[in-house]
Amino acid sequence: MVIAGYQLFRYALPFQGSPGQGGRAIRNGLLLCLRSTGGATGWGEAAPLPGFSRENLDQAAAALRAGADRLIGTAWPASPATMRATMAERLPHAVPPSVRFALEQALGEAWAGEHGRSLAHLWREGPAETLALAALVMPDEGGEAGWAGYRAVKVKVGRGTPGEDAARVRQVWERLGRQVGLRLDANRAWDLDDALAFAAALEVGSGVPAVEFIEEPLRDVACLEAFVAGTGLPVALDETLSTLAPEALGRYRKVRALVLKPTLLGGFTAVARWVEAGRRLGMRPVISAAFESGIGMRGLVAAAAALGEAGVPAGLDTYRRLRGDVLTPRPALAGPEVAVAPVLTGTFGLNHRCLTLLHTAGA
Ligand code: OSB
Ligand code: MG
Repeated sequence: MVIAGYQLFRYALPFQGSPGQGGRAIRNGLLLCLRSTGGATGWGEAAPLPGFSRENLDQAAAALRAGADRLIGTAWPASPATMRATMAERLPHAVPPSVRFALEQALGEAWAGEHGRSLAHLWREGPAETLALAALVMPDEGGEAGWAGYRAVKVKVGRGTPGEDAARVRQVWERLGRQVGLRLDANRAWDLDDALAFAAALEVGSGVPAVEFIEEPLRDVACLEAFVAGTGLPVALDETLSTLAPEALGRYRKVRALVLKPTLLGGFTAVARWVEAGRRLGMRPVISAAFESGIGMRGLVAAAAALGEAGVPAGLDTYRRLRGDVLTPRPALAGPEVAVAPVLTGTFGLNHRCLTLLHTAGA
């Protein structure tokens, strides 16, 4: 496969419900469309998330354009293993994580189109055919109906007092019939005393909610061991991973799960490294989204099908929170089970109303 040229777009999509992520009303992101000389196209998304990404949209656009310019005229191998190794070696490392994700996704989709495979097949010989999803309960949502059938539900905590948070978690768990595994996410809101108070409050009442893990309970990650020792609750790392290398994971042996977001960690290659480092330490990988559009979600579905662990629900329910999409029709990403093939190889049109063409280069 030889890359002939590209187009770079910007998109703007309103968030569903109010307030949106971080109080913002609009999700902004970038889309790269690579074309091969053989007529294949490959899309990739770079959507830095304010409050979580270090790069902003303008920085990402400049880096994505420079990265795409360097791809024009380059040749890429057909064998998946060689393609993966060549991408790891030749794609720029000194680019923001969201940009690296976009470059890998666009190249991977072009490779898939050129060779009659899917993006997931680039990353695993036999990718999963269906994915389990975790439902995401945002702070403005309670225990409403609509989460029937989900095996995992993620509830944001750390906004109220530890007692209020525990009551809300308990309410979601009771309304879901106590069958569901709970993923809790404090986004580093607590000091050790708050976190211990939350864990104690969660146990008040009949039956103890089944907590699969609690993500980033603590402002200071150095207190994680004390939290696990004091509560017995399983913990997961998320934000902390952006400050670590996979080789340093051995410092956090008490961690049960890793929340892996390709947009924040730097694409497929980086996530594959985290998965491998976690596997050696018995930590379960949870492939997750950061409010990407349907095109980025396609990359995340491929990542979950290829790099995720069978039976571990992926954190892809963010898509529900976007009103409208760059793709039409919307890919089928709702519900507790998602079929992979229709998302990766289905035919979608572009919704030009939410797109702005920023740049065209090559052929
Ligand atoms: O803290 O896990 C988070 C999305 C964007 C930014 C941060 C987070 C999230 C999610 C993704 O919660 C959904 C999930 O993990 O299930
Ligand atoms: Mg989290």
